[in-house]
Amino acid sequence: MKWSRATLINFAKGLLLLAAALALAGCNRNRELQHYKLQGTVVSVEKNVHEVTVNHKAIPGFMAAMRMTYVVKDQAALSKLKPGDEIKADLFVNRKNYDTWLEDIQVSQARSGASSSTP
Ligand SMILES: [Cu+2]
Repeated sequence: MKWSRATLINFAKGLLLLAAALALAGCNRNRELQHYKLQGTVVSVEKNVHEVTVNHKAIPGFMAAMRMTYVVKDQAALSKLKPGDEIKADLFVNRKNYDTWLEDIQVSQARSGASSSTP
């Protein structure tokens, strides 16, 4: 089978379009980073390993409510947290290596004092 000149040119054009599409996909790094809103209660803070364990509410489209440990890269933010704190945070997930971490942690309701022991 002998390919006509027109066929070869169309084939080459197709390859160029494909290469351009792949280049665009490679440039868009944000697609690897998923962002969710997390809400939950601090269970424990592991400062030495930069982690916090949270009883978090369901995260629509990502996971059910559960107890889970997350990395907090901001050490200053981490050291402010105490068990019992109600927090809201940004949860980031790198879809390439499944790295997850919390950012911009807001304490919406600090742990109630020992005086109010009634549930
Ligand atoms: Cu979880």
